[in-house]
This record gives sequence, structure tokens and C-alpha cells, in this order.
Amino acid sequence: MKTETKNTINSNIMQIEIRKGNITKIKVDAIVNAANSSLLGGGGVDGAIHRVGGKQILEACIEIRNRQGKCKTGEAIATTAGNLPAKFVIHTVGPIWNNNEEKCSKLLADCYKNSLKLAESLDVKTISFPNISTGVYRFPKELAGKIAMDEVKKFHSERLEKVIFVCFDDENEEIYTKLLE
Ligand code: AR6
Repeated sequence: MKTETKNTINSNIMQIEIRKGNITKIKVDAIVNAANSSLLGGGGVDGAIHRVGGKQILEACIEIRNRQGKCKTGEAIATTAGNLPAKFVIHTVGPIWNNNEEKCSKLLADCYKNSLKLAESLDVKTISFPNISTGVYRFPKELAGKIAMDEVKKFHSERLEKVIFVCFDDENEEIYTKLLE
């Protein structure tokens, strides 16, 4: 799938960009993965990242799991990016939507915040996010987009230069484009 730049704005020193396409094809320092708490891979964007990145990513996830247990919802861990065009994959676990809007929203905000903090500690300059939880975890897309954009805009960074929201479906692309306007 061709990946194209849709729109950009500058937030602090950070540029925010929206792209439509496959996150595994975009070159950045860190790619964020919408993982599950097992860290052992799955479908959707998680499946694509492990498939393209190769077994090094799974091996690194298993090592982290053996050391510190499962990854809790809202938390983030970093591994090698294997064969992906990146230095790191940051795996975060989004909430499964269950109509508890307040709790789910906080956990989704934590995913973005903790991923950005971890990226900052790894000296990452460019980072890409998928639309976490909006696939099989069924988080309402509009609300998820608003939370994602708010967290990125309020994150004060000394190092991050660019955040790319990679939208896979038309609906998310429309939502993010509107949010950026
Ligand atoms: N590039 C960018 N975005 C993608 C790609 C891709 N290659 N593939 C899918 N998306 P989902 P979740 C979008 O279901 O809802 C996994 O099995 C997709 O259109 O991947 O957080 C994990 O192991 C959607 O907008 O993640 C967990 O068990 C967004 O990525 C569970 O799914 C997220 O969809 C996590 O569910």
C-alpha cells in the first residue's frame, strides 16, 4: 500500500503528521505497536509488525516477559525493531473497550504518554503510532483519536522532532485529519 503524507502541524518543537498506510513501511526511529499483555504477538498491526520485523522482536518480547511478567494495559516496553525500518518497536497495550468511558480513556491516554516517555528516554527523534485499540479492541474511533492527539500535543519533549499518526482505514484518516485542522 502506498503511504502518503496527509497533513502536518507543529506542536511545540514537535511536528505532528498524519499518514494513511501500513506502519511497517514508514521509516522512523520508533514504531509503536498495539500489542496485548502477553507480548507474544497477535493479529492486526501487532501481527504485521512481528511478521515484517522477524523473530528477533518476539525473542526480545519473551526475554522482557520472563524478566518482568506481562505488560499491563496502558504500559509500554521497548524492543529491537528487527528487520523493520526503525531502531525500536515500542509495544503498548491498549484497553479493550467496555463502555466504561472514563477508565478506558485514561488507559488509552496512558498508552500514548508512556510510549512517548519511553521514546524520549531512548533518544528517539521520530515516532509512529497506529490507532491503538480501534481494531479488535473496539474503542470508539473518534474518542480514541481525540485522546491520542491531546496526549501528543501536551507532551513536552526536548528531543522528539516528529510524531506520525499512521491511519490504516479511511474512517481514522478522516477523524485525524479533522482533529489536526
Ligand atoms: N499499519 C497500521 N495500522 C494498522 C495495520 C498496519 N499494518 N494493521 C492494522 N492497523 P488492532 P487493537 C490498524 O486490531 O484494537 C492484536 O491481535 C487497524 O485498522 O491491530 O489495539 C493484538 O495482539 C486499527 O485502526 O489493535 C491485540 O490482541 C489499529 O491498527 C489486539 O489486536 C488497531 O487495530 C489489540 O487490538
